[in-house]
Amino acid sequence: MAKEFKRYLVTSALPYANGPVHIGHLAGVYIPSDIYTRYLRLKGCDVISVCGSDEHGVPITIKARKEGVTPQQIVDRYHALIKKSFEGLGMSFDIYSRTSSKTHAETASDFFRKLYDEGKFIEKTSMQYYDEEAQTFLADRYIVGTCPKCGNDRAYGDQCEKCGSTLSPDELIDPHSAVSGSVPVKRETKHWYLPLDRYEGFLREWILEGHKEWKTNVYGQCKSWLDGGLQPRAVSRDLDWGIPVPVEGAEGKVLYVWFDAPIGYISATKDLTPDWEKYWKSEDTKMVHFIGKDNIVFHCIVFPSMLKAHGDYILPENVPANEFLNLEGDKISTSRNWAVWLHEYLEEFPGKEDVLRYVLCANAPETKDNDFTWKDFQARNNNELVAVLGNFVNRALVLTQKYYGGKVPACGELNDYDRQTVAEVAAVKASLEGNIENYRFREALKDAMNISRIGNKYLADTEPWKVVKTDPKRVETILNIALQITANTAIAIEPFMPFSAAKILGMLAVEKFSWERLGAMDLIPAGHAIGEPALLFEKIEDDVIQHQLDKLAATKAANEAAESNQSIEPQKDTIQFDDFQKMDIRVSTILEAEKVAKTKKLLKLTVDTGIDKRVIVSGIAEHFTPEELVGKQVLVLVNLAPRELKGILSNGMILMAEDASGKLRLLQPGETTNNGAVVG
Ligand code: B3M
Ligand code: ZN
Repeated sequence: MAKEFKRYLVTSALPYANGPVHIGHLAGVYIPSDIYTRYLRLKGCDVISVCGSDEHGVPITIKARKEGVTPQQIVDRYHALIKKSFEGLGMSFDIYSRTSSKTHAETASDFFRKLYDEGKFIEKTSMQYYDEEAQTFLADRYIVGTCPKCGNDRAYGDQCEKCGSTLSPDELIDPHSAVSGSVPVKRETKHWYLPLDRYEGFLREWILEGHKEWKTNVYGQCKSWLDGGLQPRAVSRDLDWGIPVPVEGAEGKVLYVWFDAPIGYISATKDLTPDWEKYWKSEDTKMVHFIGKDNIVFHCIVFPSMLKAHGDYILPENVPANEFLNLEGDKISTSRNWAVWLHEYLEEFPGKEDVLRYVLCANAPETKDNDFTWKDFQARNNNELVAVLGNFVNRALVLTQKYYGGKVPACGELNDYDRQTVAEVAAVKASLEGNIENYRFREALKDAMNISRIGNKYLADTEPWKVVKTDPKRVETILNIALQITANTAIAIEPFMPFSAAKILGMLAVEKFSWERLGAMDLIPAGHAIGEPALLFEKIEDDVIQHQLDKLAATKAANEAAESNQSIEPQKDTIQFDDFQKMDIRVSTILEAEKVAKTKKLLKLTVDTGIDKRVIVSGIAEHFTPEELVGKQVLVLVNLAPRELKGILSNGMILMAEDASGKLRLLQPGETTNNGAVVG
C-alpha cells in the first residue's frame, strides 16, 4: 500500500550561476519538476517547489578570472538571467533562491558545524598543488598542461576538453598554474572528509531494499556506486570563494560546493516559509528531487548520508533523474556554445513558451539519452499542437460563435456515440494521474493531448457544419459536448502548457477548474457566453527553422576553427632539400575501392599513378566510403617501401590532411591533371 503523505517538498537541481540555462537542463530537470508541482497544486495538495542558483565552485571562479571580474559579479549576472528566463517559461517554483544568500551561509555552516562537533568527519592532510607566486592552493581545474593522451597543450588538471580524457594533475606534462603561470609545488593541506563508507549499510537498506520502485537508471547507478565501494569524500576545499569552513584553523578553506549546494534546498525553504521545518523534518512530507543523471550520486548517496549524519531531516522519497538531451545529434556543451539557450529562445519565439515545454516533454530523455532537432520541434508544433489541440479548440469555439452567437447551447439527449465519447474523455484521468505520479511525463502528456484528439475526432465524425442544415437541435448537443471537452483539455494540459490552458479558459470566459473536475461534462452551463476565439498555435515555417540550423552551423564552424587554431601540430624538425627530393609524389586516380574484411579502418584501393596501376591499403574507412573515393584524383607517395597490411601488399601512400578535430580531407589537384604528374 503506497504511503499517504500530508505534504510535498519538490526540489529542482540548483543550476550553476556561471552560464545560462539550456534545453538540456529544461528537459532533464525543470520541465518534469514543474509538471509534477503544477499537478499537485491543481489537486489542492500542500506542495512547495524550491530551487535557486548554485553560486559556489571552481567553474565560477575560473569564469570570473577569465573575464577579469569578481565571482560575485558572475553569479549576480547569471542568477538574474536564469531566474528571469525560468519565469519566462512558466517555471512555477515557490522560491528561486541562491547559495550566496546569508540564510544559506548560516544554514550550511550550522550543518557542517553539527557534523563536526559530533565527530562525523574524518580529518586528513594530503599533498596538494600550491602556487607560490599567487600564494594559493590550486584546484585541479587551475592546473594546466599538456594532455598525455592527445598532446593538447591546454588540458586541465581534471580533464582534457579536446579528447575528453579524465586526468589528474600528476598526469599532465609540464603542469603550470593557470593563476600565475608558475610551476606549482606540492604543499601539505588539511581537509575534512565525510566517511561515506560508514553509510554503506544504511544506503543499501534505504535504497536497494527500500526503494526498488526508483527509476531503473537511478537505482542501477546507486547499486553500482554501492557495489564499487564508497570512499570518504572531501567536504572542504582550498578556495577563497565559497562558504568558509566554520572551525578554527581553517583560514582559506571553504565548504566543497557539493556539500553546500544541496543544503541550498533547506535554506531556500527557510527563506520561503517560517513553517519550513514541517517540510524538512516530518515523515509526513514526501520529498522528491528532480535532477539530471550526472547528479544522482550527490542526491542519492552523498546528500542522504549528510542528512542521515545530521539526524534532523527526512530523506527523499524519490529521485526521478532524467538522462541527457543532445542537440542535432551532438552533446549539448556550454563551453562549445552548442545549445539552445532558454533566454535566446524566449527572445526569438515570443508566445511559443508552451511549444518548447511541449516538445521537451514529448521528447524528454526519461529512460535514455534523446535528441532535440529543430525539424522535430517544427513537426510537433505543426502536426500536433496546431493540427490537433489548436484545431479542435478553435472549431468548438468558432462554431459556437457562428451558430449561437457565442452562447453555450443546451445539451439534449445523448446518442451512443456521444456516450462513448464522454466515457473516453472521463477515462483519460486515471491514466494521466498514474503517469504523472510515477514520473512518466511523456506518457502523461500523451494522455492530456488525447482529450483534444478525442474532441477532434468527435467533431469530424458528427460533422455539425453539415447536420446544422437538417437537425439544428442535434448540433446543440454536439457543440455542448465539444465545449465540455474543450474545458477538460484546459484542465489536463495545465501542468504541461500553462500558457495555453490559461488562453483556453480565457476564451471560454471561465475561471480555472480544480483537478477533480477533470472528466466532468457539466463544466460550462448552457447559456454561458464564451469569449472571442483566437488561434492557440501558429504554424512554424521552414525559414524559421533554417535560421536556427544556420546559427548552429555557424557555431560548429567557429568551434572547428577554434579547435584547429587551438592545437595546430607543432612543426617537425628541420630537414634538408635533399631529404624532400627523395620523396616521389604523383597525381593519381582511384580506380577501385573496397573495405578490407574484418577491419574498421582499412580500405583497399586500386590506383592509377600514371606509372602503373597498383594496390594501396589506406586507414580511411571511417572517413570515406568506397563509393565516394572512386574516380577521385589524389596525391600518392609512390616510392614508399611496400608493406603488408592484413595480408594485402600495399605499395605507396595516399596523402591526407588531418585537422585538429581529427577530420580527414583528401588532397586533390585544383583541376583534373594527368596521372603521373610530379608533385614538387
Ligand atoms: N549545480 C548542477 C549541475 O551539476 C548542480 C546541481 C546542484 S543541486 C544541489 O549541473
Ligand atoms: Zn587530450
